[in-house]
Amino acid sequence: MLSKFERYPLTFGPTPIEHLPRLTAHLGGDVLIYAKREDCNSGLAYGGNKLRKLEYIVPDAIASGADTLVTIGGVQSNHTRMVAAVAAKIGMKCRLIQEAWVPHEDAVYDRVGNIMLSRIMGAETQLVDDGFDIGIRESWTKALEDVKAKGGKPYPIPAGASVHKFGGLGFVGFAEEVRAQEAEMGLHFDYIVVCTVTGSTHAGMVVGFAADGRARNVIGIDASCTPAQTKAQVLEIAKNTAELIGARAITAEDIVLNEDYAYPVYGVPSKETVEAIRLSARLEGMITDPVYEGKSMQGMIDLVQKGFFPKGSRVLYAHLGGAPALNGYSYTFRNG
Ligand code: 5PA
Repeated sequence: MLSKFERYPLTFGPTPIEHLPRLTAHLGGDVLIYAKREDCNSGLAYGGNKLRKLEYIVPDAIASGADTLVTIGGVQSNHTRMVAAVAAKIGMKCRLIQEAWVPHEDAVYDRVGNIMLSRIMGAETQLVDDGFDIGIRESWTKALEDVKAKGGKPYPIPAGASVHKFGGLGFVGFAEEVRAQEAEMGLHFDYIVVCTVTGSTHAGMVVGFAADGRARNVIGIDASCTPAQTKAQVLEIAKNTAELIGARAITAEDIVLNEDYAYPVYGVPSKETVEAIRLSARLEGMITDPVYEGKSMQGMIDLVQKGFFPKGSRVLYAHLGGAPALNGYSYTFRNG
């Protein structure tokens, strides 16, 4: 489905799928849990889901003649860290807008984790006071103007690389990769669990899995806490991506977004999210974060416990990365 699009390799190749036997057993053993490790996908600054998206965006950035990648996220954004890494790798400058998306407790929140890594990689980080919003932001458009005013040539990458025309392609590739791995492994995944915020990860999966009738088996777990906006953005990106690649049209019925686990607010873990992070760490040594993957882990665990997945189902948890943000939550985990 993607052969006509240019791809700039940023990842090691197909990501491993591993069975999680102790988590499976802990949850009763009726639902078989696997993880696809997008968190281990690259040597670039700890990797994560943004790289699949950026692989299809970088050729356009290079072709545009730009010299500076300009993007936006929260202070502990994984996406901005990934764009900083890619800019370093392809020899461009990087300008990052880091908005105040999260009310935080740790005094060093804006010094450690993702933002520290971005600074080490040479990105210019600009802290902005505006709160959470996945849409197009004034701070970002101003940064684009500012780069131009200073004689640079910016290349705009929206939040999460999502509402970019090529933003959905990478996770269409994820679905194709899963199908190939299923054939090799001789099994079939009944459900895919994915954390959803800016939407292109989920949207790409929906387009990719629609090809074999599994669009609604992609269970998005909202972590934005603004689910109406997130769902609308997933649908929009999925529609555009399907049209771009000539796949079957996507409708609202194809999008499943569970809103139950994003509370209390974006970037702040609930007690249950923290418990889910501890559980997967203690049973499987698998590290998830308080903003994204801990919430989708909590959602998957709760859905298994509620009997949402029929007995004997195989569930694939897409681990999208994000662990560096844990450094900004040292108070929450001060006792483990
Ligand atoms: C992010 C996003 P989407 O934004 O494609 O829906 O992906 C959600 C998601 N897991 C899931 C991890 C680890 C993520 O980093 N992160 C954003 C960021 O700025 O880092 C785009 C919000």
